[in-house]
Amino acid sequence: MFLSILQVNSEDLTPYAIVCGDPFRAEAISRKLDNARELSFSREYRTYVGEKNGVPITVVSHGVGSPGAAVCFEELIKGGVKTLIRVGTAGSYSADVPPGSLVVSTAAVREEGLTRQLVPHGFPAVADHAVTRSLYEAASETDGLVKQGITVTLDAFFQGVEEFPHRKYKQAGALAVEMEISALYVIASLRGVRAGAIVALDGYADADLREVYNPHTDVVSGAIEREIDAAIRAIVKLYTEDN
Ligand code: R1X
Repeated sequence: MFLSILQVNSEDLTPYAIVCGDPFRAEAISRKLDNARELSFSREYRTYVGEKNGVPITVVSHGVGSPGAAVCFEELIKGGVKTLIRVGTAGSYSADVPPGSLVVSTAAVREEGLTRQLVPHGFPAVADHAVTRSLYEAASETDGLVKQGITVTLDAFFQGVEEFPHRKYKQAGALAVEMEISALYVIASLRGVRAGAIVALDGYADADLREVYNPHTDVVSGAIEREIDAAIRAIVKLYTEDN
């Protein structure tokens, strides 16, 4: 089957996939795999396949924001992908998880418009347990702080006249905010596949803690390296458990 938006043949995809926002990060992930090759680069969607320890892995960028990312997730699943791990970045809600920390998202608040068009209001956006466990174990083997907990998915990156809902979600126990995880978890539930996500914190979303947003620091780059390594190792562990 030809997947017309990703511009790849489903026969070239693998059951395990890593997804990330940035096409250049997809390339960076592919460089950590053996025998990696680029299948396509169409719009924000850049697709690679490679392997690690003999485990075939697909890597695809999904761009910024839930609607565009959803197109990527849906086509990957149509193409036979059964396990999806998002590696991304997010803003922290708490000084207890400073920039450079990693958060494994156990569930996501659906503060976006996309999933309202897919499932009823009360439907949860929840990660797969086995994927989450594998990701957390792999991330805990790296240096640096790793937490697991609830993340928030928003549509807006820059604030308008409406208040961002950060304070209430922080008070309710959420750890960080980003823009795609709830779409991934809802679509995975709808289509009967499993998904998980890990994010590197690249600044503070909380207004009291926020400084000038600069995600291009060594601390953040180091955290992104760690989450990529963790996601690859998590897939190898899951593959070993599954086969
Ligand atoms: O998920 C968020 C979005 O893709 C995190 O980083 C991007 C915005 O800079």
